[in-house]
Amino acid sequence: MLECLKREGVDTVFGLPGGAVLPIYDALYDFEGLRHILVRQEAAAGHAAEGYARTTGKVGVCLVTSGPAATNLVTALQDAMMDSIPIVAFTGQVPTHLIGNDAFQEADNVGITRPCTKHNFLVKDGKDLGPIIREAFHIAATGRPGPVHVDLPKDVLVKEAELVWPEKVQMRSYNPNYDGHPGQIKKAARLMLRARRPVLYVGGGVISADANAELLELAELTQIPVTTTLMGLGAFPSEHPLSLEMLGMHGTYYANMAVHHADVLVAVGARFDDRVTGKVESFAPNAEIIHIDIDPSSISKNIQVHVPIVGDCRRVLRGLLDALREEIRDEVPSVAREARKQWAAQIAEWRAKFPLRYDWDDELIKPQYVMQEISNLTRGEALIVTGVGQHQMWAAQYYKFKHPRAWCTSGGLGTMGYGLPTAMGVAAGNPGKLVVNIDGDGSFVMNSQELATCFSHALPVKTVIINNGGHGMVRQWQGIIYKGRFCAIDLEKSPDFVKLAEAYGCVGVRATRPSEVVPALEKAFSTPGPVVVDVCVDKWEYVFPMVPAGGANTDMILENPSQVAKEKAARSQTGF
Ligand SMILES: Cc1ncc(C[n+]2csc(CCOP(=O)(O)OP(=O)(O)O)c2C)c(N)n1
Repeated sequence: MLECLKREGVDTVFGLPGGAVLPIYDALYDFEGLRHILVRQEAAAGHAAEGYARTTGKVGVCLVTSGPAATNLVTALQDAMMDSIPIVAFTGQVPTHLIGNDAFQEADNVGITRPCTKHNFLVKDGKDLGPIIREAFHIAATGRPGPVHVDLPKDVLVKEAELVWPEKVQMRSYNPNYDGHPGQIKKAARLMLRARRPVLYVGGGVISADANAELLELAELTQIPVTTTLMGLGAFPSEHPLSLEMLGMHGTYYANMAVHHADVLVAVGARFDDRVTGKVESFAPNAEIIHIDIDPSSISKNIQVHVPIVGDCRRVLRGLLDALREEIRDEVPSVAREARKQWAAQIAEWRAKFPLRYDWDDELIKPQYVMQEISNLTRGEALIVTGVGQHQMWAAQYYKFKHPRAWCTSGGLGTMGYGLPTAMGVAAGNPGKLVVNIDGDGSFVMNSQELATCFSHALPVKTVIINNGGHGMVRQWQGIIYKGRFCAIDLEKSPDFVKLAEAYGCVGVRATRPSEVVPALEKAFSTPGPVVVDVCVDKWEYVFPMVPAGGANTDMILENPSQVAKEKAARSQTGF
């Protein structure tokens, strides 16, 4: 099995041993050429494999034992499934003759992981191991990427078997379509050139397909503004004049307004998820929609599209560029040219009217300020990972992304506890690069045990905890939607994060005033090894703009200081 991994080009495995997989760990004892990183909880092995995969472009690998270890891994599998991250997860299984016997540490692994993987395998014979591993890596990395699970019964691992290693993978039932239909591409090119109010709406698929250079060329050639999803951040430089930054629930005013008023919307590697569309009936109501995606099941799943193009984003964009150049030679209609000038002016007006903004405070640290300083100090060159909550949205809004594969966040599943273990995988796959985990105090404690892994494997993750003493995003929803009936959000009894870091052998730093933020971050970024920065922020800060769940994107709440002030007063009266 280890030889198979090596042949697949694997250099790092994230795992945690147990009875059923001990034959593998016994082989690992003196096997050369594979680095094993011992995590402290199996979900962390899965998330670390995700971080490794997302930032290196290779398949991430994790290995855990049977029963509870496999069930611990399930969250990470579903996370990778929803965000299309290629990982191969190996689990141990009880010996084949005991399967179905309620044997010790038995769980129906393939049954449990079937809906949360792209594909899964139960290996019943040692001679199948090579072909299955070959197929597993092929399926994970090709088409729409995703997690593949391989279940390994102990007797199969113990019995001698000959290594079978097929040179090529051929699967009759699995043949993703890479080249978009030329007729559809031509149709899309014509539509884009004749559009008066076009917008490019870009998702994580552009990053998975390494199509960012083609996207930049396309945007600049056509002068079409670009908005990205949470997963698409980094596919287009945030500071490019054509960038509208993120759209959706916490997207910018100008991105949401542009999409709402678009007459042609070009979706590239994005899946029209509910956090982007809001109320589907009101999403881009006047637009003809072009949808480029490798996954045919994403086409017209949530929103009816007019020009579907199934294919690899990079290849389709190249085809589209050729088609556009040919069309441009035949001259763009002048009426569109005039309308496009007005469109650019309208977008500039929206941009000026409601830029992303927050109120400065001399005493309390504003979380948005921390994001701006992380962005400034790293010059947008760090690899950024987040937890889930307000801090995740502020990071998405205020970090100035320059590169693809430099942003890992749990977009689809919204998995609290994702930050630290994913950042660990990023650090393992990118030695020498600065890895910053921007976390929430609630998210961080869901996997803070992984500081031990960071310490023992010298993985220099810099965690910045945006400490607002609670589940901030829930506080925000209860404040805005549930009329201030705050319930089960307080985490003021969290441990002292500086001492916690030190207890794990890491360095801890704290900032409680705005003037301490930059020195604390500078110390963290220049200190070798893993560091935790506890940044105590204003807990009453909310993320704006906000589209309430199920609302139309034009119903954005832009900012409501009076409501926040009212809640502050109410809370101080009740002593909450
Ligand atoms: C595993 C998991 N449990 C619960 C939730 C629901 N949830 C979403 S955001 C949030 C609060 C997050 O708090 P924190 O990590 O401190 O981030 P903040 O919003 O304060 O920045 C909760 C409980 C979730 N997303 N994931």
